[in-house]
Amino acid sequence: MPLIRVDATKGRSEDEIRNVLDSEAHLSGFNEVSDAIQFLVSDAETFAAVQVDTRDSFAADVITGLSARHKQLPPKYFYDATGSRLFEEICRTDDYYVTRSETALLRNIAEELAAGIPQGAALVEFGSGESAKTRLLLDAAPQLSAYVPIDISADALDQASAMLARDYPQLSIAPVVADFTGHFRLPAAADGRPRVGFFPGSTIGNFDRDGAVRFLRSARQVLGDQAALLVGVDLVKDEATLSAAYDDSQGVTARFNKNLLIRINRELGGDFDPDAFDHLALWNPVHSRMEMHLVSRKDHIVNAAGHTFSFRSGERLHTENSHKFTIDSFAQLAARAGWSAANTWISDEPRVAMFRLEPHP
Ligand code: AVJ
Repeated sequence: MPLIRVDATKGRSEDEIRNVLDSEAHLSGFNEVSDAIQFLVSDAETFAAVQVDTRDSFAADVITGLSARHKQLPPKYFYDATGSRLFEEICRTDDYYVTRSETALLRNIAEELAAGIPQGAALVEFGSGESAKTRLLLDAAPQLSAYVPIDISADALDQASAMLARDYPQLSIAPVVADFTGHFRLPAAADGRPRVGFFPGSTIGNFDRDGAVRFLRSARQVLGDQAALLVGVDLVKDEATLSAAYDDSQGVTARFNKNLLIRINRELGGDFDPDAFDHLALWNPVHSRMEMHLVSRKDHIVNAAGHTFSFRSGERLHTENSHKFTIDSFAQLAARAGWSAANTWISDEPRVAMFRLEPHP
């Protein structure tokens, strides 16, 4: 199991930071952190982030996923440096409406959202990426005193944090390199502050229903009882719009999907030929979700992570689900996790929604 730690590091030397991380790791029941630690953000005056090697779980997930009868891989592995860059490129295509619709919506409702953020609060963002949408909130809510971006991509987090530190000098920024689907603790910067969670981008759609409920429950725990959670979800719409969004005419999504194979080659000594697979995006009406697959173009054998996997011609490797909701279906899901929908905003077409969730009274 990967362990990822971060701490507020104002005025501490690199050695001191390392000591704090070591002892926190031991307190959490882990033995080894030292070798894999990487200092990501050099501005140690303000913050530092560390990452413990996640290769072991990547290898394990690849072996399990490619050995299954229905081959599959978790979408979180899309986001290496190249994958994060490709995702940002997807967001700029005409076909991928999710980011465009949500950004326009956030621009319209930023003041309203900000009005619900308490004085001195910490904004905790799950899967922050390049933090572009966050700026709309930060600009509208100067009463925020801390920002905790959580992301699995160290590179993306590193860049975004450095730029935010420059542009919002009064804000304490405490990045956490973590898989937010797993267990992690908030850094000291969030201690004793009211917390507002921010989970835009319809990333919650990547979970299956039970996974989404588990995530929302754990977010409720991490954020505490006085919290609010702002969640962006994509809404069910016509199939043509959905299909184009996940198979854009410039082929960026296809490259994003195949980059997973390139990452396996690089990090796990694989010999995938990305050209031996076709990108496939399809609408699954039963589960109300878009699916991405990589379809083998021929019978062939691939080596990766010290194992051999055979693909039949036409066999699919399932790489992502993106669930689409109605206002009601999402409110019901949130209710199962102890949240109630205090407010809902809907964008112009193609429509996405922003929810303000509050703990059940
Ligand atoms: C970042 C998970 C919200 O599911 O729409 C974009 C990722 N996949 N194009 C999504 C993605 C294909 C995206 N999320």
